[in-house]
Amino acid sequence: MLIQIQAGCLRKLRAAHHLSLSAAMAAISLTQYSIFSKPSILFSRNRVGTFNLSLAFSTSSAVSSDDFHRRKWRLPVGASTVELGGVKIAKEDVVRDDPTNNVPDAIFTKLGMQLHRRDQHPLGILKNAIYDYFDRTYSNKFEKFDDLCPIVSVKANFDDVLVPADHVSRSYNDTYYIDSQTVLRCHTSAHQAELLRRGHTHFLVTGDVYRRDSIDSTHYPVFHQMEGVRVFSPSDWETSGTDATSYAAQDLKTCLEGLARHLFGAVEMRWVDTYFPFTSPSFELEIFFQEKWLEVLGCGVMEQEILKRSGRTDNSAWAFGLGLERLAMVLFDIPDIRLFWSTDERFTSQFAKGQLGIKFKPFSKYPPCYKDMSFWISGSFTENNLCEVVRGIAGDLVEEVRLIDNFTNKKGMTSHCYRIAYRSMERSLTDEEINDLQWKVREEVQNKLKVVLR
Ligand code: FA5
Ligand code: MG
Repeated sequence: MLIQIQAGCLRKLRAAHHLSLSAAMAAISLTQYSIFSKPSILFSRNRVGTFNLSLAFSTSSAVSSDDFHRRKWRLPVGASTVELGGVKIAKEDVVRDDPTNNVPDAIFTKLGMQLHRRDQHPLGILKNAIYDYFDRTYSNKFEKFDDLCPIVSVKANFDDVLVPADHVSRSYNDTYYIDSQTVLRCHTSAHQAELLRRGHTHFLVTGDVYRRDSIDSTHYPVFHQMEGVRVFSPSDWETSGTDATSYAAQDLKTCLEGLARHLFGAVEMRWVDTYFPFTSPSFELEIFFQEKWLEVLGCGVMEQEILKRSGRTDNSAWAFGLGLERLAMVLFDIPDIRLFWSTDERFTSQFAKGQLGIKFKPFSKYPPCYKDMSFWISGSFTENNLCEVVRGIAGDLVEEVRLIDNFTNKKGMTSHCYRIAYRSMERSLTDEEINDLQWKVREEVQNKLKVVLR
């Protein structure tokens, strides 16, 4: 049952019960079986035990299995309202001039877009192809969720997956906070614990995730992840002659290597040991793309504590989180992550439902324009804040923000020089337009970031 609740109603509920937005939405969601997730995480990596793996595989054809859309829940209603899980959310509920809120307008406009639920979009085509692999390999055992609300509690996003209180990913520098207890999920792992508590043992969760991050061709503040979780019982590993953790780790790698074969046929890839608070051991998979190793997913054997808290003390499990844009870039040869948001027909018309083998043909490579900006930083300066300011002014016209020089003088003052690359994916930019953008960026950087321009 889809419940329509006006934004005013949501605000009254919050005011009456002194609830955070996530708590108010959770209260509403109880009646509609909606689950709320949590924010994003960037983790330090430990590159031990790296090995190379070259695969030559055959690709199977994709069959769309998008009949899982149990409810329609997120339709953009207008510039100032989005509908999330049948709840209309006003812009002022998400973007507020308040120290506990750091969500900019540009992020609000992305809520409810649901690129991953569009069968003709590269992300939708990829999601369906992954569903197809899981349905065939595991006889339809994996349940699929692709419409869970991206507004989640801090508890769901961080606490439930054991992210330490002082972990960098919790900071306002890395995560979009709506209020002190509510965030835009930064990873689909935000839904792991809730789904386990509800008794699910084999599931895939696809959704939009949000992060304050750097700017380049493979990073965007809104992107899409697919989470996978598989729970094992003692009978699964006891007959194998190995312990529960080794069994789960081996099964996880077999599963993901099979997925890579299904999607790519042949691709150069490697496993990298890493760290996540919620898995041990933990791995990342990298694929060689555009002359570099590109990280496409994180995964590992679920921490026993998460299983224990969901009443599954005797079980073991694996979990993974795929970056859908990164995989789609490799699959369709898409050179820049901004293209996923393009509505230019020259982009959108190149993709079709169920077609995996398509290679994107760039319609034209427009020239980039580089502008350098040097300033003395203050203690509070961060690159993510700079990127947010640049994105706020230039939107998708900014291709990259890169530190090209960094020094500290004898007085202890530190100078940074950033090179900003402006390039439209769709047209040539005029000198006048770029100069105007750069001027506005300089002004805003000076006003908002407390730096002294040089
Ligand atoms: C995570 O988000 C973990 N939750 C993944 C996970 C799930 C690990 C379950 C273990 C068990 P990470 O921050 O590395 O991990 O992000 C996962 C993937 O998202 C990355 O490998 C990458 O493909 C993609 N990704 C991360 N940041 C961005 C970004 N700014 N733009 C586009 N894709 C990104
Ligand atoms: Mg990572």
